[in-house]
Amino acid sequence: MSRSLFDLSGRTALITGSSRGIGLALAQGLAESGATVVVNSRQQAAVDAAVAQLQGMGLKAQGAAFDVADQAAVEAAFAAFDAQGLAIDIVVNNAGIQHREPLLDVSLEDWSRVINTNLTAAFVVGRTAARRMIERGTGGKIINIGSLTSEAARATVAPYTVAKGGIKMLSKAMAAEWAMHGIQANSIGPGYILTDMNEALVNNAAFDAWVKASNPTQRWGRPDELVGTAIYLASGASNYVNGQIIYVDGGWLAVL
Ligand code: GCO
Repeated sequence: MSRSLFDLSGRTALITGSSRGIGLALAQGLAESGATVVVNSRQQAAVDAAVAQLQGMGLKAQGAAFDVADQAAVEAAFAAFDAQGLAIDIVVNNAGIQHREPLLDVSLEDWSRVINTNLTAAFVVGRTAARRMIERGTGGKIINIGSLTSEAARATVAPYTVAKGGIKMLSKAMAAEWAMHGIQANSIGPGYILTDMNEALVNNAAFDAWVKASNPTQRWGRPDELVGTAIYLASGASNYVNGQIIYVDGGWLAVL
């Protein structure tokens, strides 16, 4: 009984930005729970490599290379899913970029690039998927990846902070409008996780020491430690959970 609550067999999940890092870990985790996963990134070669890796584990995976920040590309990707008879039941809006620079110096171009990829793309991809979920009458799950910066700012990452704060409210806005269609939209707020995006921070001795000292768990998190929460939010176990953000941060916010 409790096992079937979390079973994703027969479901198809699109995970954006999933050729590596958190996205790839979530794709693997959802596939291990039974879902067919669609791996996405901008680069075809990176998508192919991740798909091959997942298929090599005996998991059901296929690829779709497109830029989530390009609305026409998103529409074309979903049109191709339609043509294939592929119904996306679960969307994980994970694709994200970082730009670290003092706010006084951030160019409008860098600001927009980060907001477009980290926030606007989640709206566009989420809505494109939701239109189909509503038309099919099947409902669905949308998981938007936030951050500790959905809650607390940190100097030098203002565009990212604003986008991730927006992600938290985007899930609530989606819940407000789509809950009656059986769609649950929630956010996951990862703590400091060991990923390529954070490589410069991990390799900065002072930052590494600060992460460990400020977290009651006293260490960085691993991408696979986000999987359980993603499975929960993607499965029937969370069918009356909507518009929430779950922080998976080792307790960092608990002691802030
Ligand atoms: C940063 C990092 C972020 C953090 C994240 C924690 O520069 O602050 O790149 O990705 O890891 O905000 O949730």
